[in-house]
Amino acid sequence: MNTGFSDELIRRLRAAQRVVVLTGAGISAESGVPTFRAPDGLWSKFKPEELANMEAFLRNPALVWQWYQHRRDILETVKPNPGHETLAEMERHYPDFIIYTQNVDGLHQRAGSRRVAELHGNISRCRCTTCLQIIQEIDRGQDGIPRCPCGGMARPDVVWFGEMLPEGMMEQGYRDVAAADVFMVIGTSGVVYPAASLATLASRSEAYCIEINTEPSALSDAMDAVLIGPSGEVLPALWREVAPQLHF
Ligand code: BV8
Ligand code: ZN
Repeated sequence: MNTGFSDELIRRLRAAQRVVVLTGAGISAESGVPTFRAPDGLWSKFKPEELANMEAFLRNPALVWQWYQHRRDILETVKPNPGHETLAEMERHYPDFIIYTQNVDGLHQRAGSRRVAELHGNISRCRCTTCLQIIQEIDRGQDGIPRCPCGGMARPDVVWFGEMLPEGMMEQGYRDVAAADVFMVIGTSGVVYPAASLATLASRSEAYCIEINTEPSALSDAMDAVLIGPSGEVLPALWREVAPQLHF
């Protein structure tokens, strides 16, 4: 039964050897992780410039930590959804499959995905602003600001606005996109750079580009196929149609 996926889309996904995926906050929405730019999203109460940057942190570390601790607390209560799980299944099927995620929630790894490039870091990790080491256990100082054993202030190990992405990760992303048969962009508004440039590069490469989003994004016009719907439903339905032999 054709669930609205074009024959070309199915054919491309069946024939693909190399698949590159870019994900954003939308793929974690059905797990209960709030997105950024939705009306009730994370930014609705605060503005990025107020929180997700070094100046805000140095100006008011306790407020920034309060916001991150709130998000870390949410992550204790959520789990991967069928969208994350389908991508983990797809990785096991394709010879070459990698996810570049803007998300800092670690849900792809918890769903079983092994090749995950965290473009914007991971909120469950902390690093010291003085000696830069990664801190596993953070003790909450009396001022609400976790400290490193060296005494330095700890910060979440995420990439803030104005900060560079992990060394070499975008270069590797551009190489992967240039060699991809299929590129999928899932659950991102496509407004944050340089992450979104993986999609704009893909649209100019040989890759067949597929977007999954609950509404059109800044990237939609450049895509070959735009599937409107929640990724937790669209991805499993799509995968069942592409690889029925895997779904007995
Ligand atoms: C850098 C980590 C430079 C922290 C984040 C002007 C123009 C262009 C660019 C810039 C500019 N001014 C500044 C810049 C650069 C800036 C930028 O892009 N700003 C934007 C906002 C204009 N970028 C940077 O600063 C980057 N660094 O450029 O450094 C530099 C150069 C040299 C030397 C030094 C420095 C760093 C950017 C990283 C910032 N960190 N997060 C944290 O998480 O706290 S960004 C943050 O936004 C998250 O990572 C998030 O993932 C990301 C993108 O948002 P989305 O994931 O797309 O989430 P959003 O809510 O927007 O959208 C959700 C989508 O899902 C929607 O489309 C929705 O429809 C859809 N959806 C919802 N539910 C579902 C769904 N889809 C499917 N299923 C569902 N169920
Ligand atoms: Zn330290």
